[in-house]
Amino acid sequence: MGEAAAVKRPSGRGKFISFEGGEGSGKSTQIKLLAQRLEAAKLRAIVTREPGGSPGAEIIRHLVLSGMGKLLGPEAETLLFAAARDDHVHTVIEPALTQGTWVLCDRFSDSTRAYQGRLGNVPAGVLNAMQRVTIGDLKPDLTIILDVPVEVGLKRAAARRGDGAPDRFEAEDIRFHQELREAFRQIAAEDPNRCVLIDATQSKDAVAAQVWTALRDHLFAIATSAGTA
Ligand code: Z5A
Repeated sequence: MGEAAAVKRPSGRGKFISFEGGEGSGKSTQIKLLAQRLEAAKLRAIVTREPGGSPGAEIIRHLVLSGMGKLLGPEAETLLFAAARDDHVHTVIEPALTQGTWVLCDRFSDSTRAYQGRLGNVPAGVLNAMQRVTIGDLKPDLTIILDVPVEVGLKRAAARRGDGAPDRFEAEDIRFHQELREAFRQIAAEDPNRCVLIDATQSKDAVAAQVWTALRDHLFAIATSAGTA
């Protein structure tokens, strides 16, 4: 049976899948591979990212990754991420989900918990208040957390960057990235119904196969035939 025939068409609202992890963990790579697989299965999906994903949010992305937000301090920088998310959710994510389109998002609110919460020490009460305003009850149906040792991720990111300068977060020290990895592992452990932690040191194809298995196991609308996972 072909893959397209093996996937049941979703009815109603689209599924929301976020990808999280440290630098160079392979999120963008895996999102592209998953988008291709969903397209082959005749499922309508969009690929988007945070910060960014909408014209307004992309302007804020530029500001934040330039390091401007850091100058304002952790709470104000968190407000910038929140403003970007508000625009992205209301102009891109919600309309797509409502139309039955699946949304594959490179980072979402777990990144705020990890970077601004755990690393930036922004209190949970502040994060919760911003979350209520920006996303309300919206949360991913599935979150894939790609886990790699920090040295591996930073090496991959540096190789991809070439001669370019590291951005605001890439420039942080090794302890920052180690704690970040722990933060994502903790998020995965605390919410096993939504999150799947995948060893992303494997080959791209091996990771992609595990992402597909996670979809099959967590999103009831998908039933793959034996051998496709
Ligand atoms: N941020 C925040 O602080 N708060 C928030 O609320 C949000 C975000 C939403 C956005 O950066 C920054 O914003 C982010 C957190 C912060 N920190 N940083 N930096 P970004 O979007 O520019 O970058 P990123 O999200 O960290 O992604 P990345 O560095 O681009 O990496 P990636 O997408 O995870 O990896 P990749 O591009 O798919 O792969 C990297 C390289 O490795 C590439 O050459 C691949 O070919 C290679 N690769 C990928 N997979 C493999 C495997 N399996 N084996 C070997 N090589 C591989």
